[in-house]
Amino acid sequence: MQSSRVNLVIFDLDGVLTETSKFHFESWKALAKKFDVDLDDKFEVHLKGVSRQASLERILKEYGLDSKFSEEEKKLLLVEKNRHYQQLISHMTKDDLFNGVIDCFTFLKSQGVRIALGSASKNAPRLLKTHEISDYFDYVVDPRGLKSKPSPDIFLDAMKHFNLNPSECIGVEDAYAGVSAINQAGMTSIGIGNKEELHHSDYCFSSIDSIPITFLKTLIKGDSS
Ligand code: B16
Ligand code: MG
Repeated sequence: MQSSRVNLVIFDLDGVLTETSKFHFESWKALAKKFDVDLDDKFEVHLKGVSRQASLERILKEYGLDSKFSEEEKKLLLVEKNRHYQQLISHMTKDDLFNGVIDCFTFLKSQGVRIALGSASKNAPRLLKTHEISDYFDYVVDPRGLKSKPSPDIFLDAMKHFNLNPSECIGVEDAYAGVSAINQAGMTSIGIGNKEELHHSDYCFSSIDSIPITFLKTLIKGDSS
């Protein structure tokens, strides 16, 4: 089968470009403590890539608290979680960018490949600025109004912006839900993290830094396989 040349790579942010995932979970843990829940570390995997509101719903459901809070109270909980999260990321700088990110972006640019951000996070534009990488992005998906991962909407939004087909796009994700979203969009998925956790990704690497440039080059050219 001949695959298309890749014209767009859509990156997730949290856990792919920088280590903000731990801050999301830390602020969920702190919030849960307020209603006497000790959020199990194993639950983090169910929150990665999932929107703020959907994450709260998952936590409340898991601990049998879904009927405990009114919609108004839930809104306040979301504000509180975000305030804490923003405090935790307020000291982040370009030094917090994962190794290999700039090299990877530079290589993609040299090949004429566009770069988009497909993050579920409303804090993403702020993090792009503090990490000094905004200029690398040809497009940043606005997740507001789009369905949360594992729905493919975020990835499809980027693809449609450039008027491309799924076979011309690659998605890069650290979350189970995120890889599912890329697969549902019909794009090639690169998982970043644990192969057992991200067993449904087309390719999996432990970090951006460990993706060989030769591998990327072959994938972009769309060689026959
Ligand atoms: P915010 P990603 C996701 O970002 C995080 O993985 C997830 O934990 C978080 O709940 C979600 O963003 C929403 O973030 O509260 O900042 O809008 O992994 O898709 O880059
Ligand atoms: Mg992520």
